[in-house]
Amino acid sequence: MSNVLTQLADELASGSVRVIDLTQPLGPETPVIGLPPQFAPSPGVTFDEISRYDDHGPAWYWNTLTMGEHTGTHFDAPIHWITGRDLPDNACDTIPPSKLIGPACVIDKSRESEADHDYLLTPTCIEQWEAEHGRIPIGAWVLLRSDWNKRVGADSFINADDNGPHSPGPTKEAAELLAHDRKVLGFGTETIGTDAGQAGTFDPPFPNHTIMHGAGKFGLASLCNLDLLPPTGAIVIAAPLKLVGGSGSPLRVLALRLGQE
Ligand code: 23J
Ligand code: MN
Repeated sequence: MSNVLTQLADELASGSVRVIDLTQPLGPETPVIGLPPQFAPSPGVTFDEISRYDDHGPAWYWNTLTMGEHTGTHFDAPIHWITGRDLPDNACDTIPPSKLIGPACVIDKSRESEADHDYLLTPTCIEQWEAEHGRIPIGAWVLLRSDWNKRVGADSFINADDNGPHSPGPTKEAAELLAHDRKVLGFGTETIGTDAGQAGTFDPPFPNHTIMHGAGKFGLASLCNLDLLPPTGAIVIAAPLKLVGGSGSPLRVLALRLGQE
């Protein structure tokens, strides 16, 4: 019998559907977000060896892993932000699994982000993208391509000066359009967080976190390979660890796309 899933299996096997890895490597070199010094910092990745085919475990190798929930390529759950703290099903373990997969809309602002490191995605930009590619469907991941993942080294990725970090992100109005009007699953970026580098100075501070999570929407940060996705037509699989009460989680983000286009 042929159906959409048998056809998917065939096309995955033949390579006519490709799997694109949207995930950065996760290790001690993974940069972590820098917040103003009055706030508690989030620890980066530490591997502590439990055993390595030695006296601690003669036939096995394994590590203890320590890190903040929001490290590297990671998922933001609504409970992460105060605006989402009382919503139903707002944590990593209670989000329904049907929300962990959805179509991708990729908005390419790589040139704009290179020309202006504080580039902000506005409702006008989103509507221009829709005029070309069609309306963002309900339940989509909207992914902002900035090519930020192509920056070499943590300093260039975080891109801080005396005024703090500089990287692109959405305006408050863009987040409102996506969350309330387009009813997206969430918003994803290639930068260290889903808000712009300077968003701590915005009104409200961190408007994307404030609005998206207040509306029960998700975030994906430190994605890569968005340049390998078409503007529409790819499917994103983004399933965080089922951390009990977890506010977010590192994860492997995969996209399915047609190969020949
Ligand atoms: C805490 C405070 C501000 C921000 C963040 C976390 C993140 O970006 C995050 O990883 O969720 S902007
Ligand atoms: Mn986060």
